[in-house]
Amino acid sequence: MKLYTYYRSSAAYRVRIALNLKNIPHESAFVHLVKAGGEHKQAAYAALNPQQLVPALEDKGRVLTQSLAIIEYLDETHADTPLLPADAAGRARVRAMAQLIACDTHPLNNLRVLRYLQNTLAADEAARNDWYRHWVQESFAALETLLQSADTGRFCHGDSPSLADCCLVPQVYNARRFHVDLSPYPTIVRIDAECAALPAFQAAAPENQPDAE
Ligand SMILES: N[C@@H](CCC(=O)N[C@@H](CS)C(=O)NCC(=O)O)C(=O)O
Repeated sequence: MKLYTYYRSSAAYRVRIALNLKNIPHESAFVHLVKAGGEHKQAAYAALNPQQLVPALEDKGRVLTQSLAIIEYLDETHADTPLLPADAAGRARVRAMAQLIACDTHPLNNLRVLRYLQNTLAADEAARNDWYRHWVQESFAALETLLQSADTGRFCHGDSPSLADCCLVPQVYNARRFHVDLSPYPTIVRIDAECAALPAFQAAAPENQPDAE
């Protein structure tokens, strides 16, 4: 398997966590999102992923895209360390938390969105940072409430990491980068700390990637 990744990409970070939790051997190909206008915009990468976004995962001659689809593929093809619960209601809860982050939060704050705000709408840095923090705060408030449930354990769902934690940790990392005040979200902070204690999460962290700057 080959993961196309960039150290600061939170969508790639999700997949790195999943690969590590499941102990799946793989190599990495580094796609710089900034250098030379972004290597993800170049023809070689666009041929792999027409959306020109990371991550992408090559496995057995196929190229998979979309981090959630990739993680579910890994979960279905590698039974050890399941990332989705065995029961339908549990799976729905975990997917809902993952999608709250991956579908309703991250896309609003992606690099191309921030660039559009800057270059097309002439939003200055302060306005872009306000935008960023606004969407994270709105999502984290909802997620913090969802986590006030007997289904929450050491992690987002029960006592083992799931797809939801694979999404949560990179979003918390980004929130810290943009100086979001996390004090209103004590459960999110607690779960992030639980995850940070695990080697699979540590090895996936941006600062521990070979392409980190
Ligand atoms: N929904 C996609 C999002 C992928 C995505 O937006 N990746 C970002 C990095 S986290 C990217 O490649 N951004 C490049 C850009 O915005 O130009 C997924 O989950 O894989």
